[in-house]
Amino acid sequence: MKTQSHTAPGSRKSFLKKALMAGSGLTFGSALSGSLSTLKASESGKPDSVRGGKNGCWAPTTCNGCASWCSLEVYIQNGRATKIRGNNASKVNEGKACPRSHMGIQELYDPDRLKQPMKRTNPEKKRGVDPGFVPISWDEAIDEITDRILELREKDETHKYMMVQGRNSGLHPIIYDRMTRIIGSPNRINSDGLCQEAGKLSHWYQCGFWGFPQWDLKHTRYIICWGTDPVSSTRQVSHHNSSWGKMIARAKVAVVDPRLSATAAKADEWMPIKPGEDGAVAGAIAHVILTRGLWSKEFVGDFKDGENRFKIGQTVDEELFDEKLTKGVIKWWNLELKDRTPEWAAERAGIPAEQIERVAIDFGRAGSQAISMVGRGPVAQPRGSYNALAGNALVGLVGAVGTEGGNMSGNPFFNEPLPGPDDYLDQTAKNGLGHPTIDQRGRLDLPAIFQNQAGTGMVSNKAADGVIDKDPNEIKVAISYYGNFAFSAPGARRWEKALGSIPFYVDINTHPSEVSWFADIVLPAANGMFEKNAPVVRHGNRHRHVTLHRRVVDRLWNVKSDETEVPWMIAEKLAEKGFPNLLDHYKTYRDPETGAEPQNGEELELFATKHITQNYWNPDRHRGGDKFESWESFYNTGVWNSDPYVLKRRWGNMPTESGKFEFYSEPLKRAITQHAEKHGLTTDQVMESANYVARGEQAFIPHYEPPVIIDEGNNDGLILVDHKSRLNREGRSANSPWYYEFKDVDPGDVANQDVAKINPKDARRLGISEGDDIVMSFKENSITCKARLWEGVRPGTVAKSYGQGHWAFGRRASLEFGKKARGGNNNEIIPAEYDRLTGTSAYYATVRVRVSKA
Ligand SMILES: Nc1nc2c(c(=O)[nH]1)N[C@H]1C(S)=C(S)[C@@H](COP(=O)(O)OP(=O)(O)OC[C@H]3O[C@@H](n4cnc5c(=O)[nH]c(N)nc54)[C@H](O)[C@@H]3O)O[C@H]1N2
Ligand SMILES: Nc1nc2c(c(=O)[nH]1)N[C@H]1C(S)=C(S)[C@@H](COP(=O)(O)OP(=O)(O)OC[C@H]3O[C@@H](n4cnc5c(=O)[nH]c(N)nc54)[C@H](O)[C@@H]3O)O[C@H]1N2
Ligand code: SF4
Ligand SMILES: [Mo]
Repeated sequence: MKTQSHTAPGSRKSFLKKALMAGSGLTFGSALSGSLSTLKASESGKPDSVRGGKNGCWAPTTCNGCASWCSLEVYIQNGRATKIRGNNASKVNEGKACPRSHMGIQELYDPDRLKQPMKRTNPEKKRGVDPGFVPISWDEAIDEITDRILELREKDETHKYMMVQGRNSGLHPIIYDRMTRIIGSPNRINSDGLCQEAGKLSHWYQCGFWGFPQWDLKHTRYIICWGTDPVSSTRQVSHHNSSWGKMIARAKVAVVDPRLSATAAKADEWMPIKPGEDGAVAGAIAHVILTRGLWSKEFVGDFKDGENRFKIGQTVDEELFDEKLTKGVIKWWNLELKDRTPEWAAERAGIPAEQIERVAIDFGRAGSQAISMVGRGPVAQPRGSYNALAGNALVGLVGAVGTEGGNMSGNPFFNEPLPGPDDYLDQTAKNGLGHPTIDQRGRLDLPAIFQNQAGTGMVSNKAADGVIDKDPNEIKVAISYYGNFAFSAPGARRWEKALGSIPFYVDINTHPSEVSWFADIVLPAANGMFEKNAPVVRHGNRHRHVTLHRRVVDRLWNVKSDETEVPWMIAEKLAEKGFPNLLDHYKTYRDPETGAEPQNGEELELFATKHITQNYWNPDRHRGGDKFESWESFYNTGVWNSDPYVLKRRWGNMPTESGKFEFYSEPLKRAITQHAEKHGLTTDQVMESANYVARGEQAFIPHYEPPVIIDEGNNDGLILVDHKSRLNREGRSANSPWYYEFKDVDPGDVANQDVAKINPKDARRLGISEGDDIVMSFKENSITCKARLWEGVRPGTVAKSYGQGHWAFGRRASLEFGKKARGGNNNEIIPAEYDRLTGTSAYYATVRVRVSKA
């Protein structure tokens, strides 16, 4: 059944122009300051309309619970969300929703949400010290923010402005890119560097796309999961949940993970690898595939005379091999693989050679129907780029590139870009944009490669050091939104220090968060899933979908959309004060249907959404996939689907330099060489400074890099194996009651607790028993939690789910709001380390922590 009674805003007949909720009868008292109550307004204020009616209706929208961006439906009664399910119209998640999607409603109606703008009265910015927030009006808040921005502009100091973005929607360029550039700052910092850029690097240099692949689960015969738990995490959890059961009845699954994940528990092979040794195992698998003659002759080619010369320890003459759709297989063999036997790998990885051999043979036999799914485990590590290249290279070796049952890039899509800012950049802005960025990208030890260019990648986590050290310059004004780096970034305490040192800092957030604690002004954001319009793009299941976040409920509080309404207000106020460029720019985002200029932030949001998606809903501009009659019909369906992936569409025309799948990469060589030349050094010296062992040509092929795990010289310590919970909506579900109640959905975990899973052998040695309170520490930082003795972790490691340990995120997430954390945040004991080639933060195989009874 599909009921659609939600009218499309902006359709000619139903243009919504509602008065925004005014004022809100606050009950703040200074006496309450210091407690959580200071961060919330009263629940007064009337709904701006009553929608859904008493009997209700299903309305499509898009989940913002994780980076899967599933297309969902919400049941709305009297303007309130009451239930969630998948949207059948999506060909990516096919009407399915994962378990944590339901917590979206708890997030939406969380009584601890920010309900109105607030201003700090206590200048001392420190954990545990009450900020003394008091309510202010939106106008007062925007007035102060624009004063600070204009001050920078007057002094030609716009490079001292910083924008920090966590999560986002397709409308993010409005605040993140256009606003920052028109103000005149190079400092656009987002969360990419906290995520998985090293994985993208492997797809770029080998297959020619900077992004995430998709996998054809419905036809595959073998999957190796490298440090990913696809039924709990990754980017298509709803689709994986619904397809995995049928898939494992037909295909085999091997999971490489030091921890028995939910996926490993149902897999054919669990390979509890020593953290950081993924490159060794991937190399050995490639070695076996070649020595046993299991590579794809169709894709890779063959020896001219048909005789397999891949023999242990023996180099091969390139002339003897007729390589087809790949580049560099013989170089790769000669430089790296010839000695990478399963026995060699077994010694390092601590898993049996026979198992490595068996997995390699089964994977090789599955051929073009084999998947090598490389998750964050092996790549978000120091030296992770080379693990990523090694894991993804297997896809090329068996020719499972864009094949049925194989690995593929995302389908083409046709978003219409928003107008560019160039005409609105004045000389002040241009001066500001010429400065280096605060994240120190491009320094000798931080090549930070993005696509073919060194020095252009996002080193998100380094920005904290840049701010603290005022290097390359001071940051005087900062705005952040939809992110919580003082919780989500390794070395989290540095962010407390950094944010606390910025003279004027604004956070736009749905919740009081660890970052908002340090803000001078806190702006309450509309909830991304239920209270704003915006498009998002994702792919999976051989399709791409462009799915809409929609305003489907009545806003209960005085909140605004982070990416549109807030920057619009800033633009208007800047114009009032004599700097009209931003507003003039935003006015170019016209309604593609009527040509009307936006008159307010709500219209900016709507017109931008219509603009970006016009090639889907305007039948005259249709370029493929679902075809709609009108904006209204698209809005009411909530999602556009691409045509199915055309199998083997990139065979022979891979968008790499050679048009082939590249084991050996000239563009990578050029990027590293360019970085070396900039610093007047050799590529070997760059490798050394950036902490890699590769020298010479090895740097341009997938190869083994030993892990670099930091310790304090304490061999007693355990290597931390961080992992996401099935119920993590990244770092932001910790104030939902269900997060705790159902925590035992993660193998080894316990409901209502935060546990560290320790192998009984280690526990005995450390004198720790089941249920003990324990301390985990690294250098001066420590966290506390409970011990769980469990054989699902490799001896020598300790596995702990990320997500708890909030000290300022609401009444349930913290034991004492603002002061005392509930459970422990792993990011406080993971030091800030990097895969330096890309600037990706390291989480795994990064630190050996001390574990002891509390
Ligand atoms: N230890 C460890 N750390 C990790 C990870 C891990 O696996 N382990 N994962 C990493 C990864 S992959 C990523 S991508 C990053 C993500 O890190 P972040 O981008 O920082 O994401 P969150 O921690 O979820 O913080 C989101 C913030 O936005 C607020 N919020 C929620 N909804 C909205 C909204 O609609 N609008 C606005 N304006 N605000 C909203 C929340 O209250 C919260 O403060 O975390 C990284 N951190
Ligand atoms: N449940 C849930 N799903 C999510 C999100 C969420 O917050 N919660 N966030 C989304 C986001 S932003 C992202 S980026 C994706 C990320 O999804 P994935 O790429 O799947 O990565 P993670 O979930 O971070 O999982 C890291 C895994 O690596 C394992 N690991 C640790 N050390 C090692 C090692 O040395 N080697 C190997 N092989 N494995 C190791 C951990 O046990 C864990 O299983 O998930 C998305 N989906
Ligand atoms: S997988 Fe992520 S985006 Fe999809 S329903 Fe679950 S939480 Fe939402
Ligand atoms: Mo991520």
